[in-house]
Amino acid sequence: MARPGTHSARLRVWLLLVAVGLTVEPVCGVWPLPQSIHQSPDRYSLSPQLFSFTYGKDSAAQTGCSVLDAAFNRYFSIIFPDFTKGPENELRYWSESIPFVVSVSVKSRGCDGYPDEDSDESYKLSVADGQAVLRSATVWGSLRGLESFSQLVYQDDYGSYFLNKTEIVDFPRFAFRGLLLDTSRHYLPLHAILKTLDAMAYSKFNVFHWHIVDDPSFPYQSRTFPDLSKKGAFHPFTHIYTQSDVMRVIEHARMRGIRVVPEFDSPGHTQSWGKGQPDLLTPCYKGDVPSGSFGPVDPTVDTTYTFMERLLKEVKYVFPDSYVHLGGDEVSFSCWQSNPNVRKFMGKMGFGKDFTKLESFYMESIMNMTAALNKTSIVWQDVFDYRERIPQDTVLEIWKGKGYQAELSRMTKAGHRVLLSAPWYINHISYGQDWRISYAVQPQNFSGTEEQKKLVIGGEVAMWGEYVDATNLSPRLWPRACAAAERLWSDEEKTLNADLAFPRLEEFRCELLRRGILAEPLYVGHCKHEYN
Ligand code: CP6
Repeated sequence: MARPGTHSARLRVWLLLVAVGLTVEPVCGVWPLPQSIHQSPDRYSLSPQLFSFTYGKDSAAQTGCSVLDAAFNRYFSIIFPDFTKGPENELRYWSESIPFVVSVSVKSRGCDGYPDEDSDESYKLSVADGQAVLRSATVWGSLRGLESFSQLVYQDDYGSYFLNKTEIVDFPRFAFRGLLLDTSRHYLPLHAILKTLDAMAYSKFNVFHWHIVDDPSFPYQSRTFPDLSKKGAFHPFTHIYTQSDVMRVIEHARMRGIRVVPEFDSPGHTQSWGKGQPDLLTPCYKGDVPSGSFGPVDPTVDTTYTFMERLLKEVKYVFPDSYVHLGGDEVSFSCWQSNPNVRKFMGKMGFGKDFTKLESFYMESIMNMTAALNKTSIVWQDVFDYRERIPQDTVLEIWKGKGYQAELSRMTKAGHRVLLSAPWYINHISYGQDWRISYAVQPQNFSGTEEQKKLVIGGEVAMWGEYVDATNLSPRLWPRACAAAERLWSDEEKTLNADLAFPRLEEFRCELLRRGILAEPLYVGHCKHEYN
């Protein structure tokens, strides 16, 4: 039942299981590991001519459900790539095989909406008696189930398709399983983003955190402030995301049950904003005269707040997700300190010489703006570190590696929901199998009550873009990001041992290659379908 090319890996995991005296189940190749999976050696043969996805009779969604109609087509091509590629392949399949139907049923329709923080992604999949039945509460659960189903199908050495009798009951451990792409340090062409969304769905990530602008460039083409990208992008026409590009990303993500959370990081990391929005940034001073350079957003003038309010209002209408990331990280205080007007404002506000109070003042006003727009803010941990009193429903994201467990304790003690990204900065590379380090992360291993642990809503893999563009994005991401994907989806107890996960990850990496995702090797070996 092994996919060709992974025999030795499967054999190794069998031996390991036998050695530790566990009950031996056929090895399942689903990544991330389902909460519960039982397989038997009984298998069914599949042939593309006689294979179909259908809606169950009792399903609330039926033909015409955009999300599932499209998913049925996608997964057919994924399962039978050679059949999809051309009619000359059709002859390869015998007509002696029997029909196989995957019946998909959802409780509630909701095919035209967007996934959100409360989306139920659970599903039950039963492959028995020569058919498959997939049940879920929502279409988002069906998508996760279809993905698992597609990973159960394998080919023998002659190219025939098979699937074993299987029972899966599955749901995510964490609701927020994100991946950050940075499109400011390098512009990522649309196809690279869309392809990343495809691969995210394969490993059940469900949030695309789009760090869309930063110091080096402002590629987001704003309707309200077109000068921001006209003057702040690397190139005003070729290196921008138009409104239609953004809509395509959001729709591609929706079809895969992925939320798109944009980040408009301020008051730091805004050098590119200043080019198209004069008077937004603080002029730095050298002695008594402006030096000609600029610092963070100027928090002392009203025009800053009217600008931010209009920008955030646009963001609310362009990005349907209820979350927006407001940044708030790494603000350098030296420019503020050099500016006599800022110093005067500090005095007037009673901030003394404490510039963290000034940053807090600014962040508080834009968090309030966001709340007034009925959106939930995510901010980087710096905002919490400077001030413990921030709106209770603000989500805090940890990015500093040092002492992140203690930070988890403090933030959840203050009652905030938290996202963990610090241990998953996979833009950092090193020699060897660094996925094991990501895999070993336990987001709820910190001192705190059960209530506190529940406030960890998930985590994010971050691919910061200083050294990454479309040439190396995919192999740097995959399969390394998959380690965090499993940590965020699967049961903790069942995924403690990286040596047990290794052969399954190797197999999944080969599957990524087969699906056209450039994924780097984990170690010595080969795949049946390699890059060429
Ligand atoms: N850009 C922005 C970055 C980083 C942050 N914010 C960053 C800092 C340190 C490391 C990785 C990334 N490049 N806007 C911090 C959240 Cl190690």
